[in-house]
Amino acid sequence: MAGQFSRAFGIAAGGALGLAPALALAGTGQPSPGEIGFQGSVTPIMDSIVAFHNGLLIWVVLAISLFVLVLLVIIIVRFNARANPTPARFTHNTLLEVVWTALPVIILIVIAIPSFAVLTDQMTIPDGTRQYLGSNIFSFGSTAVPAPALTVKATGSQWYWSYSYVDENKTYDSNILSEKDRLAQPVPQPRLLAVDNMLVVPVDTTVRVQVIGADVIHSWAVPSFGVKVDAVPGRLNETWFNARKEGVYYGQCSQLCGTDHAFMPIAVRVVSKDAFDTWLKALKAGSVDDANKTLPPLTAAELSDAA
Ligand SMILES: [Cu+2]
Repeated sequence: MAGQFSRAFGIAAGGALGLAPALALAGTGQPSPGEIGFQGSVTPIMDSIVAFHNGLLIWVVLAISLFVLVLLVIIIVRFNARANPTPARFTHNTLLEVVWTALPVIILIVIAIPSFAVLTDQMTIPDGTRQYLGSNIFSFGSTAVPAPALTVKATGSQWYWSYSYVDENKTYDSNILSEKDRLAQPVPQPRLLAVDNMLVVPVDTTVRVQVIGADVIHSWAVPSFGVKVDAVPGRLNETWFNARKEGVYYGQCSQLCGTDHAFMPIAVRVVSKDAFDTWLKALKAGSVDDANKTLPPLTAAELSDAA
């Protein structure tokens, strides 16, 4: 309970309560039971999103909620029919109206500045020289990110994903596993997230992701990467991620796309650079099945990865 409370109110609150060292922030790469906070971060963009939420948004939300609560209590106590039998009849107060118009505008501007900075980071493919915000959203960018070394294309179809390794000219489909197949695995992947062929990428490498829809609009989203991009037919969207930790990271199609919208999960397996090179060579020479055989079997640690 303490862990969930702390997650909800962010690292800052957790630290203040002295709970931070005892916390195992489970749920990196996948949701965990009872979790109401973010999944753990493994990329500079998700670092920014977490810092933005924990460092600013949650406090703005808290302050506004408490302020409204106080106003409600004052009104209930002081202006009920018994305490205030003859109500005042005025309807305007110019100063008050200016304040309650201007104050929300100022709050929105304060939120918008770091928000647009994070958005710009998300939308700008690294070139090796541009600095990114990372977890320090109030800086002018101090996190170095290398230029992309790999380009993959995710195509959303009703109802599965296809992944293309653009430079190798290789494409394969990624389908949800049936419950029977999932449970037959030596170490079962999480329910409703299990796929047959994961997207495989190397660790500590910037990956350019192109996203497109083949039929209707889908959305390619991986919470631990801080990535969510619409897959729009006829339009190639682009984003990037650089994962610093090996493991399996799950996401789901995040745009209502038809009856099986909930059954086209996304699974990204981040492996060592050597393992990836071997995998990619096998993919190039043969099929995705051949390539997947070069990878070590999924372990329980990889699948229940906690940061
Ligand atoms: Cu979809």
